[in-house]
Formats: sequence, structure tokens, C-alpha cells
Amino acid sequence: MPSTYTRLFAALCALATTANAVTTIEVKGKDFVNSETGDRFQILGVDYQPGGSSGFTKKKDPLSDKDACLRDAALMQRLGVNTIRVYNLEPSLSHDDCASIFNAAGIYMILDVNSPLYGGYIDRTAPKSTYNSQYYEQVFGVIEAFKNYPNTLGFFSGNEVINEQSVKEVPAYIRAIQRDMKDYIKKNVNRTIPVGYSAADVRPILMDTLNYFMCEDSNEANSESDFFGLNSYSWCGESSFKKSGYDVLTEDFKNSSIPVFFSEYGCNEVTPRVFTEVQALYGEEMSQAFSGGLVYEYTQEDNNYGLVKINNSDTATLLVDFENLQKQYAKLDMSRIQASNASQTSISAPKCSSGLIQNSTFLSKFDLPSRPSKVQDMIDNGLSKANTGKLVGVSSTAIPQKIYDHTGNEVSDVKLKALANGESNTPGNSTSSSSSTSTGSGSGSSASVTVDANAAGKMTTPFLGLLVGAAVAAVSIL
Ligand SMILES: *[C@@H]1O[C@H](CO)[C@@H](O)[C@H](O)[C@H]1NC(C)=O
Ligand SMILES: *[C@@H]1O[C@H](CO)[C@@H](O)[C@H](O)[C@H]1NC(C)=O
Ligand SMILES: *[C@@H]1O[C@H](CO)[C@@H](O)[C@H](O)[C@H]1NC(C)=O
Ligand SMILES: *[C@@H]1O[C@H](CO)[C@@H](O)[C@H](O)[C@H]1NC(C)=O
Ligand SMILES: *[C@@H]1O[C@H](CO)[C@@H](O)[C@H](O)[C@H]1NC(C)=O
Ligand SMILES: CC(=O)N[C@H]1CO[C@H](CO)[C@@H](O)[C@@H]1O
Repeated sequence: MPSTYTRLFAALCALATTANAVTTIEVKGKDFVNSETGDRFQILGVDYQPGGSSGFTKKKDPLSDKDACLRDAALMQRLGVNTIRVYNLEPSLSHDDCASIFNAAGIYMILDVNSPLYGGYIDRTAPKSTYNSQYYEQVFGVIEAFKNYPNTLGFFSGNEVINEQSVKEVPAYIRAIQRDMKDYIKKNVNRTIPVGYSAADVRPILMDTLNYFMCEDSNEANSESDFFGLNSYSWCGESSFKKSGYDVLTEDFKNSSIPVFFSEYGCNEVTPRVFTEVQALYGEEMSQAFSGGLVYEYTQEDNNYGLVKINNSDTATLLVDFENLQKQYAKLDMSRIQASNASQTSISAPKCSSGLIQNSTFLSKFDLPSRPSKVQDMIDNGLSKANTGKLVGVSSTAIPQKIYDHTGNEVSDVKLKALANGESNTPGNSTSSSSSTSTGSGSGSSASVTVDANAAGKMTTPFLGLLVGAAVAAVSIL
């Protein structure tokens, strides 16, 4: 029989290599739910593309730079977000550090499978010629890269592909891509990871787009969307539920049988942004139709939608928009937002029929392009030479960069707080930025720092604390 010491050592090793993890999210009816507790999950998110879409190369994507991810995950914890969306990913890079950092922070990821490089996306004017096995190296490559992370919330099959320039068959290609992705996941992943489409707010065909993607078709089982993202910028400045048209969106999407959320929001026609739409979006009325949304976008780029200005690799500045959004999030009633609702989780999808489509410019037939045989092989056997990701330990939580607030004061004590198993990030639980912002120079220490308001559920001293806690637990088991 092994000695107590050996067993303790083994227990510690097991815990040290198994990082704490968020609970996976699944789709039930028209809600996202926590797969263990059944609580509703609404997205409090930001779109994350440091460097803009042109910042992406084969050698660098937003989830391949560990130092940047650590800084940004720590700042996002303070902001109060629980989800990021990343548009452009390169499957051959390692995402283990970044995905593990966001997991430790209690932040989920929604990932677009396409890349802006030729061959990595479907050409909306000629979909047939780009729907091929080269394209699937990218699509299945992203699935392989992210399938093992518990904080992978979902994959987008496409972003704003359907528009005025797209040919009529494009919806069928996107539905075929969803079918192929979902079949790949079914065969090669040990859990169901939801797949959906992100639409532009193209009014005359918006509801057709939703209906086309969410309906179930017996000839093409497993091709329907599991969720629907809408990019919407209709609330600008101090608008209102009516003036912004949110009332119409709520009415329209109430009938959806799958979760719907803003995959981009945050009009910048009025600056600074005050983000009063947050109270509407997560309010009682609108959350019957929407599961939250993602603010466009985390970093300040040329198009002026940022919350954080990355000055250089050593310093970043929290813009006034960051503080405004943080204050709006902090006002939310998370217990209501997380309350499960049986009448929403029990909704089932309509059957596909041409009657669901109103506008004659939109495709109303549900036959899908057939799958190339090479793509079938990839599904049957798994992508060969795949760069499959896995969670790794997060050992460093200190943020080496200097962070400033919008008035130029240094923000002290920015660090990653690794959450306990099963926890996700919520607003108001990090130290408030106003109290930890030093007013006098050199007052680097703030008493409030890592004292967590919700200490019962969350680790305050990250990895070390986990190990010490584990040791205590292990000793008490022995
Ligand atoms: C699926 O695989 C991952 C990574 O290997 C593992 O952490 C997880 O526990 C597995 N999940 C299930 C439901 O088996
Ligand atoms: C159908 O959609 C097109 C745009 O795709 C739009 O120009 C047209 O007005 C719409 N027709 C109706 C009847 O809504
Ligand atoms: C939503 O469903 C209800 C009940 O089936 C129906 O009366 C209403 O017209 C639908 N609304 C939309 C916008 O489709
Ligand atoms: C539950 O969902 C239904 C349908 O969306 C809605 O009418 C009802 O108000 C919700 N209940 C609560 C408590 O939010
Ligand atoms: C960082 O960027 C902000 C916003 O543009 C600016 O106010 C600040 O001076 C910059 N700081 C440094 C150190 O470059
Ligand atoms: C201070 C604060 O807002 N604490 C919240 C932290 O998160 C939990 C779980 O959502 C809330 O119940 C607390 O109110």
C-alpha cells in the first residue's frame, strides 16, 4: 500500500496538472444554459481582435500572444465580461496559453472558423468554387484547435456572408458548412459544441435568414443553427427601447427557437459611448428574446470602437468607454439574468418549409450542396496532422504592463484572478477600478485589492491558493 506521503504527492500532482475549468455551456431551447447547474447563461461579451482584421497573419492571431492575453483577461475580469468573440484564427498556432488564461478568468470564447486569407473563407459571389477540402483544412483545423477547451462556447460558421452582393445560393452553402461542422464535431469531439451564424442587420431579409437557419430539415439532419448572432448598431448615445428599434427586434426574435444574441453592438455615432443599451438588452423584456451580446470591440483601432487603447507592449489605457461599460454592467441583476426559465428551454424548432421565407430574393429551398468526398474522409477519420489544443496550467497571474485610466492615473493591482472550478466571471466581483486607481502618485497599494466580494465561491490567490487549498483537501481526505 502506498504511504500517506506518496498518496498526498500523487493527489497534488493530479491537481497541479488538471487546471480548474469553467463548466461547459449548452443550448436548451432558446437559451444557453450551464451544463451542470442548468442556470441560464447570458453573454456579457466583447469582440476581441487586437490589431484589427489586418493584424491577423499566419504567425500571429489574437489567441497566440500569451502576454497580451494575460493583460486582457485581467482587464476583462474587471470590466465584467464572461465571453469574447474572436474573428480570425490560424489553426497551426498554439492557443493553449491564451485559452487556458481565459478559462482561468472564467471567460468563454466564441470562435469564427473562417480566415481572411484566400482559401480560408467562402466567396459570397462564387460559393461553389470555394466550398472544398482546402477550406475545410481551416474550418476543421479551428475545431481541432479549440475542441478540448471547456470555455469554447461555440463556433461561427460565417459572419455577414449574406448581403447585397451575395448570390442567392449562399444560405445553402452556409447551412452546408454548419452541417459539415456539426457532423465533424459529432464524430471527433467528446461533447456537443454549438454552431451558429452571425448576421448583419439587413432588414428586409433578417427574419428570413433566422428562419432559414433555425428550422429543422429531415433530409439534412444536423444542419440547423444552434444559435444566431446579430450585428446591430441601432442604439446610439442616450437612445431608448423604441427609438433604437430594440422594441421591433425584441418582437421579431421572441419567436426564435434558438438562442439569439448581439454578436456585435455599440454604435459610436455619439461619443463617448454611454452604453445605456446594456440595461435594455439585459432587461426583463428584451431577455425574453436575446441572450445578451458582445460589444464591438475591446481594443481601440482606426475605426474608433475601442474600450482599451494598447499603446505598446508595455502600456495600455482604459478609455472612458471602458469605465462607462463597466458601470452599466455593474448595475445588472445577475441573479435574474441567470435564472432558468422552463418556457424558454422547452421551445422546439419549426420544420423547414418554403412558407417560412417571406422575401422572394431569399432562397426558399432547403436542398444543400453535397459534401465533397475528401471532406467526408476528414469527418470520418479526423483531420490529419491536426494541431489539437489542450488546457495547460496558468502559473503567472501578474500583469507586467502598466495600465492607466482615461485620466492618465496608473491603475494598480491589475492581475488575473483564477476562479474556482465551475465559476465564470461576473460584473462587480473584481476590485472596482475607481477605488484602486491611485489618486496620488506612488500609492501603489490599495487595501481593497484581491479581497473578493464573493470569496466563498472564488479563489483570491490564484494558482498557489489552489495548490494550498488542494493540499488541505488532500490531507483531509487521507
Ligand atoms: C473531453 O475531453 C476533454 C479533453 O481531453 C476532457 O477534459 C473532458 O473531460 C472530456 N469531456 C467528456 C464529457 O468526456
Ligand atoms: C426583399 O429584399 C431585398 C433585399 O435583399 C429588398 O430590396 C426588397 O425590398 C425586399 N422585398 C420585400 C417585399 O421586402
Ligand atoms: C410569433 O409567434 C406568434 C404566435 O405563434 C405569432 O402570432 C406572431 O405573429 C409571431 N411573430 C413574428 C414576428 O413572427
Ligand atoms: C420566461 O419566458 C417566457 C417566454 O419568453 C416569458 O414570457 C416570461 O416572462 C419568462 N419568465 C421570467 C420570470 O422571466
Ligand atoms: C496611450 O493612449 C492613450 C489614448 O490614446 C493616451 O491618452 C496616452 O497618452 C497613451 N499613453 C502612452 C504611455 O503612450
Ligand atoms: C459585489 C458583487 O457584485 N458581488 C457579486 C459577485 O457575483 C455573485 C454571483 O453572480 C453575486 O451574487 C454577487 O452579488
